[in-house]
Parts: sequence; C-alpha cells; structure tokens
Amino acid sequence: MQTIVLAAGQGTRMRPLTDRRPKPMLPVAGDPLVAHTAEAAVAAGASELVIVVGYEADEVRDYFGEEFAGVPVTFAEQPNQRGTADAVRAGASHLDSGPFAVLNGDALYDRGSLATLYDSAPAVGSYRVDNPSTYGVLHTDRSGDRPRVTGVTEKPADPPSNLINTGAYVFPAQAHDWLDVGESERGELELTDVLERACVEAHVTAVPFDRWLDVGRPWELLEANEWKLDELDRRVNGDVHEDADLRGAVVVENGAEIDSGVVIEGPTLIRSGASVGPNAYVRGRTLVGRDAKVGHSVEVKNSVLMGGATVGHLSYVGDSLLGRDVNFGAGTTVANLRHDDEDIRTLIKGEVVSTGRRKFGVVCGDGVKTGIQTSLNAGVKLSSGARTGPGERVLREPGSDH
Ligand code: TTP
Repeated sequence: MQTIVLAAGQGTRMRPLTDRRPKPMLPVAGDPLVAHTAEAAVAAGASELVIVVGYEADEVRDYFGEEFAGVPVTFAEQPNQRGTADAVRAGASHLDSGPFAVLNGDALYDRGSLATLYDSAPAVGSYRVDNPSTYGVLHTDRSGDRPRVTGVTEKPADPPSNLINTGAYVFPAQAHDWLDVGESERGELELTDVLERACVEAHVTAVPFDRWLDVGRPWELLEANEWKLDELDRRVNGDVHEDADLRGAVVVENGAEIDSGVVIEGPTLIRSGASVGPNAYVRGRTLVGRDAKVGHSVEVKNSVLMGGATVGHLSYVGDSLLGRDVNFGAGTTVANLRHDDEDIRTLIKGEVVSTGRRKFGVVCGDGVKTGIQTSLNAGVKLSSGARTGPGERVLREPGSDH
C-alpha cells in the first residue's frame, strides 16, 4: 500500500522544543518520532513512503534519504501549512492512481492495529477515549467491533460516540479526485472533509486501535518515550565501570560511559557519546541522548535529555524534557509535583492547560543555561537560549502570569 506520511506541520503546541526542529524529528527512545510511524507503516504493509515536508524540511530529508526499512522514500514539499488535505494533495501527486494510506507523522501507532487498518480498506483508525470532546469524533452506524463510519465532527460538545479519529486512513482510489476541498471554518483545508466524502461514496470501516498516541504537546513527547523505552531489551555495549549497577532493561550504546557508583534502573537508554556519573542515579524510563552528560551525584528520573544536554553535579531532574545542548548549572532542582496533588498545568499557546499528569517537571528549549542552584517549578517552560542567574527561582513561565 502506498503511504503518505504527514510531516510538514510547525508543531506550535510543542514549542519551545520545535523552535529549531520539526516535531516529527524529536527523539522518542533511539529514533525520531516519525521513524516510529514509518516503521509501523512498513511493518503493516507500506510499499513506498511519500513524506510530506515543510517546516524545517531538511532535517527530515537528511534522516530518511531515499530508502527506509527496505521501501523507497520520496518527499513532497508543502510550502505553506494550509491544512492536512493540502498536505495530502501535495503527497498524492507522487503516487499512482490506486488506493493509498495516510498517517500523521507525529503519532505512535501499534503495529498490529495498523496492519489491520491496511487490510480493511477503505478504513479509518479509531481509538476509544473517555473524553472525546477534545478530538475529532467518528459517527458510526452501529456499535460492534468494526462499525461503518458515517461522518466525523471536530471537538463536538455532545460527542456522537467515544471513537476518535487517529489520523490514520486507507482511502480508495477515487479519493484522488476528492482532495480539492474548500476552506473549513478555521481557515484550513482539512483531510476530515475528504473522509466525509469517502463516507458518502464508500463503505468506510472504523478499525479500533489497541494503542495510539497523538504527540502534540510536550508531556505527550514524554509519554511517547515512556511507551517506546518500555519496549527496550537490555544491551550493554558501552564502557561501564565495575562499580556501576545497571538494573533491568538498560541500554548503554557503544561509546557511552558509565562511571563508578552509578545506579541505573531500566528501562533507560544511554546513547553513544553520553556519560553518566560518578555516583549518579538514573531511573524511570529515561533517555540520555547522544553526547549528553549526567554529572556527579545527579538524579534524573523519567526524563528526556536530548543530544548534548548537560546536567551539572548535585542536580535533580524529574519528568522533564531538556532540548539539545541545555546546560543545567550545579544544584539545579526541578519540581515535578504539587503539594495539593492536582495535575500539573502548563501554558500552551498562551492558555493554561492541564497535562493530566500528577508528575511533570519542566520543558527547556535548545541551549537553555541555568545558573547554579536554580529552582524550576513544575510546568515551567524555558524558551530556547534562555538563561537563569545563580540561585534564581522560576515559579512560572517567564513573561506570563501562570
Ligand atoms: P497538527 O498536529 O494539527 O499540526 P502541527 O503538527 O503543525 O502542530 P500544531 O497544531 O501544534 O502547530 O497536524 C497533524 C499532522 O498533520 C501532523 O503530522 C502535521 C501534519 N500537517 C501537515 O503536514 N501539513 C499541514 O498543513 C498541517 C496543518 C498539518
């Protein structure tokens, strides 16, 4: 099945992590997010991948090249992000006139479910949630395992079902002629309008997905890493001091160094060129990226340290995302829990949003530097290149009243 992967979006809700990088290239365990999508697609039966690129396109192009997992890759340029239907139209010009699949390049799909979708054309992947009102919700003609889809409504106040649209579709060949949709109310060219047309012209099946994760906001990138790090098998190729204690599914890549007195509880991935310790404690589904450094007596828990990030001695980092080349000064401490036990809230495009997590720390864009003994409150985001002074307390997002 020829497959279009949408990877042109600006990822504005993921800022500051997407200030300098497309969201699909953010790290999820050992690979970029979009590589997991592409891998699941190939395992499900994708015969070729057309990747639609736009924002920071070169990083995606350089990563994939001309072939991925044995299938050919081509790129379609979407110069302006005018909507998902526009993106698919750009991609479809590289396809033959047969049926085709479309996947969001910023979602994790489980392979088995995606394979069922590919075998059920025309079809849309659906996922059952308790709070459908914040998603695109599918209308179906009956309950049961594989209901027929009759339409889709974006963010309905009164949801017609609790089956939501995962952004994974297999369209019939005629859909090539349905891609010229008009602008929606929010001024975008939407793929859901193509789905609506497909529901009228064909029998579109809702294929239930066992697992799915839309990665739009920072804590969802943490959840994506939790998912994929859980799939690690222990593998130690790097240089590990005899006094270090690696427990469970710990991967230490070739060229990584683990010093004396370090305890690492898996699942944890330490990428090549990274160093940990001495006497550090790394636990709870953590990714230590390429060339990252976890210093003396540092604790890192359930976090993502992107390439080149450094956490200086005597620091604590929990449930946090640190961009490339972030540098935490000695004694930097992250709060990741509220005393009133409520879910951590953060600002997304100026609005206060609940993360739905009791534990969530901070998000730092590339190149953030903290002074010694900086305290960072739960839910704070620091924009790329931001600095804090020695002993500074950052209780709310700089420039906001949250
Ligand atoms: P969204 O998540 O709606 O958009 P986005 O990734 O730009 O993120 P944000 O809303 O935070 O700015 O997009 C869903 C998928 O479609 C995603 O994989 C990006 C892709 N996309 C395009 O390729 N082109 C487009 O014009 C749009 C709007 C999205």
